[in-house]
Amino acid sequence: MDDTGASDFIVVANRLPVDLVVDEDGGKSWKRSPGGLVTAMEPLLRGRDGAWVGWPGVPDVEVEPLEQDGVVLHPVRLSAAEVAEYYEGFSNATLWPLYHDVIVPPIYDRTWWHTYVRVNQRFAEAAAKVAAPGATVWIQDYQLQLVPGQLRELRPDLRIGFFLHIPFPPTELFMQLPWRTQIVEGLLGADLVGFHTLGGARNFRWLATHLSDATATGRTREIDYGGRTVRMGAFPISIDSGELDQLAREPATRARAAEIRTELGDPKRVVLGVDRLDYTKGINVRLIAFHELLVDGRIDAADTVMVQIATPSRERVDAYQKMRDDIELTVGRMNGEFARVGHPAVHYLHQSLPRDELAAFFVAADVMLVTPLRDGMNLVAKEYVACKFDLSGALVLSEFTGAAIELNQALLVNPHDLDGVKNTLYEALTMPAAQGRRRMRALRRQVLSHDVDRWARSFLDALDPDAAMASPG
Ligand code: GDG
Repeated sequence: MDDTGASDFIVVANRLPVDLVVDEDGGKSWKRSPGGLVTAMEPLLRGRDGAWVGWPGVPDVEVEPLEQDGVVLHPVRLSAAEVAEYYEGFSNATLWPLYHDVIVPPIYDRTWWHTYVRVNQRFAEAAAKVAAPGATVWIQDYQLQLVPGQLRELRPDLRIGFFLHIPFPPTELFMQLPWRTQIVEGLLGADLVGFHTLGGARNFRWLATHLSDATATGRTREIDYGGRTVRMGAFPISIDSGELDQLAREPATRARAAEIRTELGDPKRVVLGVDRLDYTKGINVRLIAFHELLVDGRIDAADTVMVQIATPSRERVDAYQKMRDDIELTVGRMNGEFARVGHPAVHYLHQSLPRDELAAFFVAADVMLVTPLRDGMNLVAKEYVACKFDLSGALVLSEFTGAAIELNQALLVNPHDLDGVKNTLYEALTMPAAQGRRRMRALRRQVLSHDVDRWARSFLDALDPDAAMASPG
């Protein structure tokens, strides 16, 4: 921070890294919401007099900036109507399905759009207020795609980066969006626009040159727009793999993993799924594949069990309520047919588990099923690999995840091909140990050498090569 209280490095995200908790008497406290992004950003923020601009997670509350671990947090106020229209509406019922290959139909609502513009403007103003001259601002994700342009209008002196955590859709799908030009122009306010994959960067480049005044330069990863050069590229995100590897190796985690297997009835094989309960994740696909293998008699519920942990998510959005009903109906049917008293065929938890408990599940699982219909990256796949320090376990991974590009030693599946998913799951359950270890060794080499810290640094180095050389560590 300089003497005016302004910061040199600012992260702008929909949410702050802490959640506001308001008790019954109106008393306020903060609860840390640890996530990969926070873990990756914290050292960078501390090393650079950092600030974080975001919503504290509770509507209609005015809170003063606060300092935590050397980082200044600037809460952005949202009303309950704005949360409904900007967040649940435009972000999660328009952009989310559109960017995930229209798995459910996106809703194009003009009121939601106007609120999205207004709320993005508020985030841009908050960032403009706290940024020191020439500061670096890193804007995160689909909720804030207009902020780069709005912020540049207010503060042309800043260095602005944007990273999209979800897929950037094929051009034909993006063209459905009534506000496609505004979104592309918003992103073009950045100096660097980052995606998980090169495909995303290519889609964006094509759209920018067709929908705005941007023109191609001779180079494939940049365009000229408004007298500036805008660059784009692939920056596949990752996890704190070293820390998770350590957690998995801890005696307490291993003991808990063994206990989980006992609690499951000591089956020969444990198959695991872990996801936010979201229609993009293909949860029903894997349940149906498991069910059909039971029906076909290729596996036996007496020695092979499935555990699906489905963390509650976006419960106020209609499509999520319907999907939850569908999944719970499938689970009920499977257990109705194949469970014995005290021994379900599928253990289904609609709960959020503590992180160390989740790590124990990863350690305990013989096969991890990650079958999204579309996913920007998918960190769960990388977390499973990081926990398999003894080289056991098999990862079945959808081709339609960003992770499939790096984790090409997983058993890759097309989640639309039910027979393919069934056969691959069966292959994973019966794979010779030596082949499994060979694959897991290759997967671990990739995940342990490409952690989230490397991701953040590679983006920031590309955004600001001079600061990269001067930065500590
Ligand atoms: C978006 C993109 C991209 C899940 N259940 C519990 C729990 N989790 C944790 C996982 C993992 C995280 O939540 C989920 O991350 P994913 O990457 O799998 O998926 P999204 O939430 O959709 O994330 C995605 C990501 O952004 C980053 O750019 O990879 O493509 O969609 O870390 O472990 N954590 C705990 N209890 C649970 O019950 N503690």
